[in-house]
Amino acid sequence: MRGLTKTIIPTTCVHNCGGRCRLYAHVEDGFITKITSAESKADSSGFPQPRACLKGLAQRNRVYHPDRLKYPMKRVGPRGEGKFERISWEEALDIVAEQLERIKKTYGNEAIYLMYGTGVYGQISQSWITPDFCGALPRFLNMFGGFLNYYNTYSSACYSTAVPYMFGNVEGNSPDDMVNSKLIVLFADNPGETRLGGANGYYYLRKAKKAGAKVIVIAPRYTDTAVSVADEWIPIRPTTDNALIDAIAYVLLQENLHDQAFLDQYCLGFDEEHMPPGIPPGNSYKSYVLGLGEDQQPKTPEWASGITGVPPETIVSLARQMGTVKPCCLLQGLGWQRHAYGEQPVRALPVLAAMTGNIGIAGGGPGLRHSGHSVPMGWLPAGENPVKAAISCFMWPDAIERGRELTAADGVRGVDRLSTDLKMIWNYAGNTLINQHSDCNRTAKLLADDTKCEFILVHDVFMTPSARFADLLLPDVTHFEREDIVTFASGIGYAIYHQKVIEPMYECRSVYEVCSALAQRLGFVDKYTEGKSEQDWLRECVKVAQEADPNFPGFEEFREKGIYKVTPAKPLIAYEAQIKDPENNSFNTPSGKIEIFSPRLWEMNNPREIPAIPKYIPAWEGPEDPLREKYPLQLIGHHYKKRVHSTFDNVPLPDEVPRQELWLNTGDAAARGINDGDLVRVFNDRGEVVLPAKVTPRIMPGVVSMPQGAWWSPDAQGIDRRGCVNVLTKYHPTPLARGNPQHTNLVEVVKVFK
Ligand SMILES: Nc1nc2c(c(=O)[nH]1)N[C@H]1C(S)=C(S)[C@@H](COP(=O)(O)OP(=O)(O)OC[C@H]3O[C@@H](n4cnc5c(=O)[nH]c(N)nc54)[C@H](O)[C@@H]3O)O[C@H]1N2
Ligand SMILES: Nc1nc2c(c(=O)[nH]1)N[C@H]1C(S)=C(S)[C@@H](COP(=O)(O)OP(=O)(O)OC[C@H]3O[C@@H](n4cnc5c(=O)[nH]c(N)nc54)[C@H](O)[C@@H]3O)O[C@H]1N2
Ligand code: SF4
Ligand SMILES: [Mo]
Repeated sequence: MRGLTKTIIPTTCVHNCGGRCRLYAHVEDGFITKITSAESKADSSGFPQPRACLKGLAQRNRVYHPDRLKYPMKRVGPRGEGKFERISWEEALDIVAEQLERIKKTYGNEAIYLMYGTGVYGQISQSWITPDFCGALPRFLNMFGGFLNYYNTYSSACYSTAVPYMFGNVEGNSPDDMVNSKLIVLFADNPGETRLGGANGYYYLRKAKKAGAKVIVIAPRYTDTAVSVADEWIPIRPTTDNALIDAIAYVLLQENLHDQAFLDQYCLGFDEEHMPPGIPPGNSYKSYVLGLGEDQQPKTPEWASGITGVPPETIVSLARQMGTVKPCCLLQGLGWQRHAYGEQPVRALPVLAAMTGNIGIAGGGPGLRHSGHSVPMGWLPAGENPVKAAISCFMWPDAIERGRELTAADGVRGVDRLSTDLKMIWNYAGNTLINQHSDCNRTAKLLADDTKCEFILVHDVFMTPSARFADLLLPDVTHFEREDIVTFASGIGYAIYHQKVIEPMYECRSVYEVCSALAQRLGFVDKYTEGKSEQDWLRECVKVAQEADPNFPGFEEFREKGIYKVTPAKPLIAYEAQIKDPENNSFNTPSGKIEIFSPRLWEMNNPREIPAIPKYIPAWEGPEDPLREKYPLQLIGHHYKKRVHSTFDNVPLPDEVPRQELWLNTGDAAARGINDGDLVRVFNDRGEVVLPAKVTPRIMPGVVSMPQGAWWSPDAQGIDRRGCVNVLTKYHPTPLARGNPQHTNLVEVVKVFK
């Protein structure tokens, strides 16, 4: 009977969109009837509203989706075919325990891999980028003897790897500092779509715009950010930003708009007068830009224009604005580093920030991404992983195919070489097992061979493309069916407690329950649980927060209220101490300076792919690759407001949410006889996808974009029918970071005649 108990329970949304919104679950007799979002009034403290997007408001459709995984299942047909049989939890847990013991005994713990998966945030349930792999699952695996670690993320491999060579670490001004900027230039950054939640950097970008800042967006697409806040959109061919930046530097030098005093004092390797000892002449950044280095090519606007597609006069105007308007905030997104040589532009933009003297000042910044305010919070402690070996998270297929061959030269860390091939994958809340990883057809073939990776466990809420490759499938609860705390939000400090809103549905079990039951079977349950419930662990997490912040409320109050916001302090200014007081503060690099020229990269002795200064390197499958004769269009796959990666792809959303379609320029479409809405084939040597075309001037000629994250859905011929970009992307780790170049691809597009 309805209407007996009615409550409104504060909760949140736990996926990997960079937001962390406030939701309210309206519950009647144990059933969610409605989801609403944050208070509508402005917060008197000036704290932005953590207001949800349409996906968050549609969470009900995810929780009550008829396709929820409802009980454990084991594979019955060949791996990947997708045939499963229902089994009991007892049998499922026996199988996992047995396989764990077998693999440990036969190959050692290094053969067990905890797959990168970002579907869930939370101090208990999250299993990725937590400090030292904290959380319930790493804790369990550590107590079992450990697992093969990974470093890097699919998000920021090139950025996080390359930037520290220059600055010693990675810092940016906080987003609330943008209101102090006069000019904001965003490279490959689209916060209007990738920072959708109310409490986000985008809020401050709009505030800055209101306060009078000029905003310029540089991207191949006229993004939602460009539409909503930009004064100017500069389209650019993907993979070529470094050439644009080189030419801006050229103009700054020619017109004497650069801050020589700043460069002299704080930087290494800008000019020949400030090079480390022992480096032959002609290797400074200035020599490269002026054409006095090895290539003898001055990086003129005309030169850059031929590569980037940006007109020379636009480059000159951009340089003059950057050189004269101060403070100027140069910001980078992550889109331009998910490319073949993604390590280059991430270091090139900070050179412009240094040349214009914008580092260490309010309204400026080092040309990186925002850093932010945060809430220190405890985690479910995981202890130490006895296995020291680590691979780049993008390179797990190599660890399956030829693990024992992999050495430090392949980016292996912690040991000289791997002692075993990878034999077991535990895939929790992740779709990188196939959908989000490059080259689905290649990955599918590799995974289908169960003599290679011998056991795949998937713990998810749906039968995703990755789940189809499981040997054993476990049904997870959604976060509405358990308690946890989340803190991550891009740059804005708050913590959210989400209570259990409804009882676990079907036979679903949380990761803590699963690990506890397995620890029971394997004989270390007391050590694992310490007799504590999930809520007991959360109490301990809150204690850590209270120790770090005297204003943090008591556990009950926090749990009841559901949110704690850091009072907006003054904005963080990256590297302020190093700039204001260089005598007492140096950069954390070997020279103590900003290393525009990195001696450590020089020593790697691979100047073509890993230059010591950031350089334009023509990309394979870039605009200069001869393969363009066969596949003339550059394909990227932007992060899309319709989904969080692949999460929500199967969830019914309001009509306002755009559909999956290929962005194709009007001219390219006309040349191919394609009209808006036509079905098109997008293909290269790696595969083929059929989906509708969005014919639009919002993407530059020669470039197409297939929003990333659609579920890989091959038909009997292997043609994907849903628009999964990773059918077309290449498995080719980047040279330094060994990151994922998933935006670097060439394809052809033709109309489908029915
Ligand atoms: N071509 C291309 N590929 C890319 C990218 C790109 O730009 N282009 N971007 C890359 C980036 S930056 C990232 S971070 C990765 C992200 O890739 P993933 O980390 O795989 O993220 P999602 O696709 O959101 O998948 C998360 C999984 O979690 C599941 N999930 C959601 N909620 C729950 C829950 O409560 N419990 C459990 N057990 N599971 C849940 C979802 O069903 C889904 O299967 O993709 C990368 N792949
Ligand atoms: N709605 C939504 N929000 C998300 C996510 C999501 O899936 N959905 N994913 C989240 C995650 S995990 C991450 S890592 C971030 C990702 O955030 P980003 O990596 O910044 O997102 P992308 O869409 O890959 O790239 C941003 C823009 O870069 C442009 N671009 C691509 N290649 C180039 C290039 O070579 N040069 C230039 N100048 N521009 C280029 C594209 O126009 C694209 O719109 O977003 C987060 N936010
Ligand atoms: S998907 Fe992101 S922006 Fe949308 S409600 Fe969830 S956390 Fe907020
Ligand atoms: Mo990401």
